[in-house]
Amino acid sequence: MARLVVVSNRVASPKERAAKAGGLAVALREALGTRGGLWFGWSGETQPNPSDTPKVFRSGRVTYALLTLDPEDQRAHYAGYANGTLWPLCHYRLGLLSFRRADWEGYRRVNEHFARALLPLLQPDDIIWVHDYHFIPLAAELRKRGFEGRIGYFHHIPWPTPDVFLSLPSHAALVQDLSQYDLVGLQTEDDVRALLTYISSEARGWIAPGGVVGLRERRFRVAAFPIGIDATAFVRDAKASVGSDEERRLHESLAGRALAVGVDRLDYSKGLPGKFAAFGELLSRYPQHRSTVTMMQIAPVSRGEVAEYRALRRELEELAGAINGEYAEFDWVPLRYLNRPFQRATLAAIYRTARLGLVTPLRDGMNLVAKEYIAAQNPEDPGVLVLSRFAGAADELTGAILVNPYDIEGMADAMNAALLMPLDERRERWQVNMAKVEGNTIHDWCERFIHELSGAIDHLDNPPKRAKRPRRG
Ligand code: ADQ
Repeated sequence: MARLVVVSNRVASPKERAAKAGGLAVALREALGTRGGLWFGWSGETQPNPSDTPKVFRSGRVTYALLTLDPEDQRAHYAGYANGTLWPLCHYRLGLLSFRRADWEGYRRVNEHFARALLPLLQPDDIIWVHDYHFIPLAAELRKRGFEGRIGYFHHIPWPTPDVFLSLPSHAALVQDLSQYDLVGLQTEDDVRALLTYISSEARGWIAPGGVVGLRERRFRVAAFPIGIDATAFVRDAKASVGSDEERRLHESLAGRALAVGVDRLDYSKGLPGKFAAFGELLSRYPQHRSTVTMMQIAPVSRGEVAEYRALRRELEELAGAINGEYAEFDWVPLRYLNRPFQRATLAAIYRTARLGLVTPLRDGMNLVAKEYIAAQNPEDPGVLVLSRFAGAADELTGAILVNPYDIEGMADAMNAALLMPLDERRERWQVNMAKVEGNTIHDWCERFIHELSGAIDHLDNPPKRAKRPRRG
């Protein structure tokens, strides 16, 4: 079995316990452990003129290699191009997009640095799996340095439609970079369609059945790999939470009221101001829910160094204060707003208690919270998921009440319908969703990507090994 090499910006420490690490980190660690492998990423440290030699250590069958970055390059790469340019672009927020050539150059320098440092650690048969928009140029940098083996890329966030993507001054270079991978994985069929349309209409590439793409001299494949969760672990944690101290405290604090829960990183893509406004609208237009439902929004602070995120935090504090000021009673606070992370077991207890799961991003690659909420429900008395149609998860979770997150009144109506939904319908909808969550777990996703990447090179026939003119398909 070929060795697996995973590249991602953040590398989960081998000491981080499964209860704390995300499902993706646990699944990647398992995949690396089974085959033996290397996990390569940023050390979290910066230093001027950093070395090309990463810090290397082993834990079980996994080798970790962590690279230190130059502080200015790290800023240009992470806060600059990745999160100041690509993140808003891919989430359709052109008003928030900033493009600076210095950031683009810093982004590329970090990718070159990664390639220089990774190359000496590679063996020709390795399967390299690169994660996310921080590293789109990495394959190109490795190819320039002579690596011919299999490289795959998974894009965790949406891929924008061509008209949006064209707003990026570096659009052509970025897709040229993508073509250096053998397999490009996106979350949904819509994302695949968006990228393939750009390639055929703008980049003058050709598309063959199965998502095989020809762009200049390169052949690669683009396909949808919707990410899943560790469903078994969530079901187990949620069941185990019943009767726990935390669950008891939560129930006591609700005093018989229904709970509506939201769990999102504090990010402008997650549609939090609209969700707060819709809850306020629910209390305003459906007064029967006053004092009978409590909303809890868990939103750990994220990318606090970026100005837009700090502004969002202030906006939410103001909105939460306004809703509570207007509707609170001496014995009821309508909106509980928490900015801290929780252990998976605590989240599972909160999800299971909640009659409503509110997942209303303006755009989201997939949204794992939607799947976690479903997995944590009591099958006999499940809650209802209110889900944005613009989350990738909406493709699979067709048992949810789908909403348009720009329509505040429509979201309030959906919350009302969910609160009033009879048990039979709740069960039916939950079963549809749970079948999807269990049928495509994070482990299935990992295996499928690795399997398809392992075989990718055989039928792509890329030069320089066997240069040959493509047949049009
Ligand atoms: P994110 O934007 O981070 O992921 P999401 O898919 O919802 O969004 O995953 C968030 C994860 O963080 C969930 O597993 C959730 O449980 C956890 N989490 C959130 N708040 C927490 C808290 N307070 N305490 C502990 N854990 C918390 C990106 C893309 C998504 C895509 C994923 C995976 O933006 O669209 O689904 O990657 O590909």
